[in-house]
Amino acid sequence: MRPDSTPQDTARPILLKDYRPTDYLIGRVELAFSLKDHATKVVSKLFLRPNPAGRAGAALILDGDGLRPVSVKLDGVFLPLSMADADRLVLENPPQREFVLETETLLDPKANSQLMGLYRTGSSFCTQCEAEGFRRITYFYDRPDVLSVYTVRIEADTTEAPVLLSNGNLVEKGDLPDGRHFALWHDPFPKPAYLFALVGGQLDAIFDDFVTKSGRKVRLGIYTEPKKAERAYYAMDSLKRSMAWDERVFGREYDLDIFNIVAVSDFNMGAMENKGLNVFNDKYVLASPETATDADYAGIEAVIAHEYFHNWTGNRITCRDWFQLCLKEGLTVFRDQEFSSDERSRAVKRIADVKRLRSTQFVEDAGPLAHNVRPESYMEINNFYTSTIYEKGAEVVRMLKTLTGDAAFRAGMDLYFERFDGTAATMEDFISCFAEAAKADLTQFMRWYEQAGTPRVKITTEYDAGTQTFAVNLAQHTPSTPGQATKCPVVIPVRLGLVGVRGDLELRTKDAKADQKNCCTLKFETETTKICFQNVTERPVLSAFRGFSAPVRVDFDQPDEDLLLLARRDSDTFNRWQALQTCATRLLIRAAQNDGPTEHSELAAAYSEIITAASAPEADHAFAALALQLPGEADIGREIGVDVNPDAIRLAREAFKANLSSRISAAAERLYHELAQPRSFVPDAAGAGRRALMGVLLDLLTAGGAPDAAALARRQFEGADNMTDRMNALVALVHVGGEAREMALSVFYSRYKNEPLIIDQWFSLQAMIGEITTLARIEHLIQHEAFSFANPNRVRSLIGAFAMSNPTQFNRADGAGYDFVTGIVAQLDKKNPQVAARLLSAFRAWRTFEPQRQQKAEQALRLLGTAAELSADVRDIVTRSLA
Ligand code: B3K
Ligand code: ZN
Repeated sequence: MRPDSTPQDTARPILLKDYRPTDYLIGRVELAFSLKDHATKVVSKLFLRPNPAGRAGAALILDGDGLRPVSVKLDGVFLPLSMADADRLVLENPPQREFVLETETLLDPKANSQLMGLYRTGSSFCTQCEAEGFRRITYFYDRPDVLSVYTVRIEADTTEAPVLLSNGNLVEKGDLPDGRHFALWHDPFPKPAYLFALVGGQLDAIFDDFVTKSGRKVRLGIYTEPKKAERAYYAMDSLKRSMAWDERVFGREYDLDIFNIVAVSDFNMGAMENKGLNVFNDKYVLASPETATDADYAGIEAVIAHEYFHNWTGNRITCRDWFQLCLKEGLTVFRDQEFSSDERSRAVKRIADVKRLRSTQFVEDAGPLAHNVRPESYMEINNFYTSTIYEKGAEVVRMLKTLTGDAAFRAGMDLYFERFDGTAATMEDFISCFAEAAKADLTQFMRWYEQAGTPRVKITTEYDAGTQTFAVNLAQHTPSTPGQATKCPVVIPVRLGLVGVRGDLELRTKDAKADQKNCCTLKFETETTKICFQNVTERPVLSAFRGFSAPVRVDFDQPDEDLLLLARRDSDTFNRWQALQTCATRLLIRAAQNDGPTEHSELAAAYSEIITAASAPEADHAFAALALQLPGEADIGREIGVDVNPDAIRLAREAFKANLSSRISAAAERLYHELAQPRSFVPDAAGAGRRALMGVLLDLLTAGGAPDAAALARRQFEGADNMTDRMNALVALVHVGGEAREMALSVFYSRYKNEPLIIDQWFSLQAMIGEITTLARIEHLIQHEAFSFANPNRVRSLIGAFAMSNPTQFNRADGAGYDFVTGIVAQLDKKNPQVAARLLSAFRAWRTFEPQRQQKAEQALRLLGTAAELSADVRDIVTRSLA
């Protein structure tokens, strides 16, 4: 989106405050594609009229990006071609009435390595338009607030592209001379250009029907590359469950006669919500027990749901401009998180989501790339599809629900759908619906969208046994972030409970709303506050931020014994998990920084109890798996925050794990064998929980170095009847190292070499080995027959896993990891700037490391910055990272 319609002026930031509507509206679009590998012809007819909200008589300036114009006509009359160049089309003095602008452009999909616009992937042509890819297809107002009704005619060779798809409903299809055929699609719902999609190629498919709550039958299709369609059934099942859930929980019904999904193997991100024609990275569609892990199944379910939910939150109501991206993304992530919570275990899902928020968003928010949930300026919008917009955006919606209550939240959502359907809306529009429904003043709440940085909440408590009162003091402070030195207090919902030796205590307080008799929510909106509890008959332990009620960091010096009481007795599952994490993190920080002990007998006892409890018939294995997982190396580094030495962290963590392993190995092994009893594979939450727990136990056992642990891993590796068990065993064998590692990796490769999605995980495992030889291994793997820089999944699995998930080796003290990654970024940038820029964001925490590493990271970034011809995407990340 270029508010001032000067797309060639890329060196200037785009500002939220500069927004103004377009001078013309495009009510209707007719597109005709004639698909050819190197010469696809695109004829576009735009039905334009002056916008009453725009400037009368202004020139019409349309966006283009690398286009080859062939002809331009105004109301059927040819105009000089000089009015259009590669990057824009300018029509001075357009008619001040309805008029038709017809252009023809010529594209080379086969040469499109950016994977934006129209490109070739496998046996198909496919498109990706969000955010600004439509301008790589034809001249247009390529911004989300121009909504048009599209009719699309696609013509192609019948054998090369038997399947021809676009948005909306199929109107007509037929044969043409010379072995060609066509299809005509019409989408009655006005939409912005970023939701346009076209697919043409050789594809297999599975079909099903869904009957909506008002009785309309929708034809569902999932298309895959040839011979892969039988792996799409889980995706189809997820789709039908998503459709039913959105009707039940949000009252949202699907609106077209057809809903199609196409899975392709070359895709810059996870998936794309184009109206009625979602295009997916096949990683989020294809699954079979033999080829997909439980994490893959859960990922498919979540991404299918996410894209489907966009039909209402994103498509029917879209964004006025890209600054409002969280309007659709934060809200839709919240919706998919709720779906997965309802379909699986809510507590386990919450823990997984918070782990992810902390490991990505908290890190982003603490470094040079920190930005508001609603940014106010950008150089390159593709760099703002971040975890701040997505995950923090979802947390903000969740807080809105916590603060307004379930009923008012639903009423606010209903009002939003009713009032803004068919429009391009803003965050203010969204929030106003909740202010109205809840009769609440949400002015201060808007700060969550306007202030970057993770608020810190300091907690202290006082218990007075004489008066039986317990006081909790809270103080909030948000550290400054680039361009925002001072911050104001935000509205923080703090869910609290008190826990005694036998469990939750009943709460008596006048200072907060009690949700239940043992839990209350405090609305904390000033710099400091205090909440008092009366009639507290024993010294209580505070359970703060239950369910992670706000995306904040908590500074609370709770003694280990209190944490371990929470781990055992808190009714809040999230805080039971959190208490163990806090206790372990604290110990690991001390061990890494001051050579503190790497043993903790009370903590080990708590872990033992988790293992014992997991043998019970009704045990929650997924929770036990999470509880037994130690904080990761990066988690510990993030909590240290300054002068981080990843080698010291790794040493401390490995030592602690080995000690723990030797203490609990007998019980762990017993439980492992109980869980490993043969049973048939079902990719459901219970089965996934059991397999996850087996994986964690195996990992703990091998960490202790017991010789029979390696044998267990080998047995699981060879005997597994599903990919989760096999992959977990491979992970354990990779940790064991030496001959066991190399043998397992080689057997695995031979077995799955024709399965690119599995080979991705094989690449990742090797990229994440925390040993000094890893970089050389990766340099070698780049030459591997299965690796290709043209495929984003391969690049992410090898280089991305190294840069993002190998703290010791990416951050090598000699800087070799940094030099390697910036070298790859420079090379990849020439082909695919979006994927290159994403890789480079691995440097977002570079200032938290100790001085030598900082200096090496800075040197590598500066050298990259001197490269001529960097893309706007990579240039933007380099500049902001060094600012
Ligand atoms: N909306 C797309 C993401 C597009 C990214 C463009 N760089 C997928 C999603 O969030 O659902
Ligand atoms: Zn999305």
